[in-house]
Amino acid sequence: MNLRARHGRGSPLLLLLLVLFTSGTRTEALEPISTTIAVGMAAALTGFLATYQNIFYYFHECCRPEWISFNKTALKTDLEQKLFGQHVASRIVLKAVNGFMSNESPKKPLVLSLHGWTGTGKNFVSQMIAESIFKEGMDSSFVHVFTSTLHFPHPIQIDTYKSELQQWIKGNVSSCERSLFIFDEMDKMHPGLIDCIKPYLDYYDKLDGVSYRKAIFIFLSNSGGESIVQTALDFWRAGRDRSEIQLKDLETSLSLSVFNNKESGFFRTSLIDRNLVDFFVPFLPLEFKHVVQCVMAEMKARNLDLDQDVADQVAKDLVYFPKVDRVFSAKGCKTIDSKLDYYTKD
Ligand SMILES: Nc1ncnc2c1ncn2[C@@H]1O[C@H](COP(=O)(O)OP(=O)(O)OP(=O)(O)O)[C@@H](O)[C@H]1O
Ligand SMILES: *[C@@H]1O[C@H](CO)[C@@H](O)[C@H](O)[C@H]1NC(C)=O
Ligand SMILES: CC(=O)N[C@H]1CO[C@H](CO)[C@@H](O)[C@@H]1O
Ligand SMILES: [Mg+2]
Repeated sequence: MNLRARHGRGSPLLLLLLVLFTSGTRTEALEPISTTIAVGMAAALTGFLATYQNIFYYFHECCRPEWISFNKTALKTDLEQKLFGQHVASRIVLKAVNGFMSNESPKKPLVLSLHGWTGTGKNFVSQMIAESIFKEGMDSSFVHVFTSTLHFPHPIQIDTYKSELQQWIKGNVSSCERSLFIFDEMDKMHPGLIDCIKPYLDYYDKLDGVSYRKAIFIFLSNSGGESIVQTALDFWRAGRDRSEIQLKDLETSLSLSVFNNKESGFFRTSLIDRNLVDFFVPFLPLEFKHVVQCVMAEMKARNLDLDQDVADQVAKDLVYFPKVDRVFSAKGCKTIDSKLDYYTKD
């Protein structure tokens, strides 16, 4: 049921204004007592209009704290309880978003770049961030997702895309400075397009009268994924615990591999050069035990009885790499949905 969609605007409001207007024009002809009554009525109406407006705000999403306010507890518990095997990413994301959202006057928008192997939780985490800030989560009209292959598929139309994208971002931020932009498949995005959003990420007070300092930009990509896997594998081979992996173990290899990768349009640009990205967030490849956790979470979400054996079976059926050691799930926690169907239907 959608309350907001059914909520009619305007008409009662217009009627009230009309009444107010006509009573106002007649005032001079009336006696003092009537005038007092008219003034009283006007006051009552103003009060009513304020209430009406509040009711409207209550049902209709708008750029106000009722609809947009950061809930740190929500993000923290989501990251702790729903995200598996990503201790590095989890820590950075909480710190970054909390720091930014508690700053009344940030100097630049928050720019996060999420990197890692497929199916490790990048979209999942951006969804958590959206839900912790916007009451409507990903459905909010202030959350904008751009997928390179979907929105900007043809390199030939790059110039159209450029001006379109710039207009969108400008229009969206003008109507709400707390806008969230998620760019998916950033590694497949045309470098020219990335260049055209660069100004919005920078330290400007205002551009054409619009301030972008309270917006959030999240870039998702697989670039750097291989080097993250390599680091995780080195730890595993050295018999060290996964939880010992720290950001500094991944940082250099990450930015180098991303920067040097000629394939990825993303970083041939000067996003890194100019330090426009505030945080690089590495996502580790997932192991068997994390996949089992994902399956159990999916069972819970579907209200199925939790069955460890089935979860193990589903996880065992996935492909792991490298071929010899079979340490990491090739598709992370993706495709578990359909696999679970197969095991739970007789
Ligand atoms: N680390 C994780 N913890 C819990 N669930 C996860 C994790 N990673 C992935 N999942 C589950 O798998 C689904 C797919 O993951 P997601 O879309 O976030 O992957 P991704 O990192 O964006 O991959 P890709 O690079 O292919 O886009 C999620 O909706 C979530 O249910
Ligand atoms: C923040 O999130 C927590 C956990 O989801 C919830 O219990 C709490 O009510 C929320 N706080 C506000 C102010 O919405
Ligand atoms: C006013 C404005 O430009 N709005 C745009 C915001 O972004 C979406 C895409 O998510 C566009 O479709 C809107 O036109
Ligand atoms: Mg994704």
